[in-house]
Amino acid sequence: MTEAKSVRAASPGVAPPAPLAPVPTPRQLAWQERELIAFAHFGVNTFTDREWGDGKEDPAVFNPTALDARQWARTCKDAGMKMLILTAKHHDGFCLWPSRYTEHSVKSSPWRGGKGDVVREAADACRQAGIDFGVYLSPWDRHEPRYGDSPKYNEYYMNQLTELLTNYGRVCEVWFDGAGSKNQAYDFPAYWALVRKLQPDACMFSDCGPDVRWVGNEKGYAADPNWATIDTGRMRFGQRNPDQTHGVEGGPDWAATEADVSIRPGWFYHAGEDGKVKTLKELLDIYYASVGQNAVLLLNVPPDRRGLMHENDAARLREFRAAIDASFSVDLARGKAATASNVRGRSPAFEAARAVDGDKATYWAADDGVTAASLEVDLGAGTAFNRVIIQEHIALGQRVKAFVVEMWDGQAWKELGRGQTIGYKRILRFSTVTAAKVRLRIEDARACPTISNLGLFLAPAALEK
Ligand code: FUL
Repeated sequence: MTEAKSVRAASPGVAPPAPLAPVPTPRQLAWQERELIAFAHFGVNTFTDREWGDGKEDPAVFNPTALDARQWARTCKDAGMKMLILTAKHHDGFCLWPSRYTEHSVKSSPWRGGKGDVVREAADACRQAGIDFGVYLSPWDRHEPRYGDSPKYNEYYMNQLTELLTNYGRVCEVWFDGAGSKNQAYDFPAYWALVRKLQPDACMFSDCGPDVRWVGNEKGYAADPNWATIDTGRMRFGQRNPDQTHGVEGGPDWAATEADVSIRPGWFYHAGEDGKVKTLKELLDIYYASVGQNAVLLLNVPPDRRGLMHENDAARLREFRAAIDASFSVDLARGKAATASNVRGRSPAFEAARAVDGDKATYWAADDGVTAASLEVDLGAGTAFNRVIIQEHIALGQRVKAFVVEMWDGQAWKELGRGQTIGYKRILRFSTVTAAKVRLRIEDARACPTISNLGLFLAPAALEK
């Protein structure tokens, strides 16, 4: 029996808060907990030095000299990324796997004598490295003659989806890019049903869900508030949707944000950008603005013409990982004395200590109807810190609408930071302070708060801001 279960069993009669619908599905929860995932844009554009191919590329240009997908998977795994999503087909229509439904693929290229399959190598490498695998299959296809003949193209697209979702093992995300698409009525209900049937663990991404949504920019920045809930009925694929960035408080559908950005200026590899890999500071700013604001960060690391992730990118990823580890390996609040202004049914199962016990399954909860409450941690002695992590127990729905983090300066409570939403994870960063008591004050919530984690950290001085 886990500790969480035994604590609950010891408190008969105090029920957990009712879920505040909508709540995430298990697949959405698993997706959110990955936090950091990798994108690999690779294809004919890598060899033509373009960002968008026009579909007229000669497959012969695709000829990586030393492709090693194990190097991609290792590079991503070492950076703490939990999945890699490969552009199996970008807008140019060139397929990185030998599709039966077109000749415009690796089988018409000189690479591996026309017998190669990048999707296979990438999927196998991810499995070996112990990370998940996802596919990007561009709906917009500038090569395929059936594009624009809606029923015929839908059939073509679904045949390709079927190949990708049946021949390569478990697929954990399918990425539907909204760019460019015109003159073609996509049959999304049919696409989605097919993905659900073939890969029940896969989360589907698009501008507007159904499982996860675009953050509304390609900078990797989420915003505050960031509700994981939207109203899919009022969003359109391939268009700017006003709700994308902030979500909708009380919206009927759960679809948290995925923040996509490239480690370089372009999505595809260009030798001319070898010196333009984002700096550590830029990557950390992105991390705090995405993972730190209730989004999953999808960071693109494009393989080069050799078929390898470039040394400069790999080196920067190592620095990035080391910086995150150095900042977050020691939680100074863990196991410290915690009290709350209200504890659900006065039950030990929901007491303040549940937010500092390091167990993501347990949480501090208030009584029904209590939408303003505070949680105080007594560190026992003056302690230096410069980061706060707060997490809601989102399995029961996203609740907090306004919060403040404060420290006791010996005389009064002093504000360290504030925000609107928390969600799965919220990180606040500020210059180093020293205090013996810290308090999270929830000013407003949609229902009684459920806080699974309140953590305090001291990032090294060099990374402070
Ligand atoms: C966009 C595409 O047009 C870009 O080429 C890239 O794939 C990016 C992730 O999505 O919509």
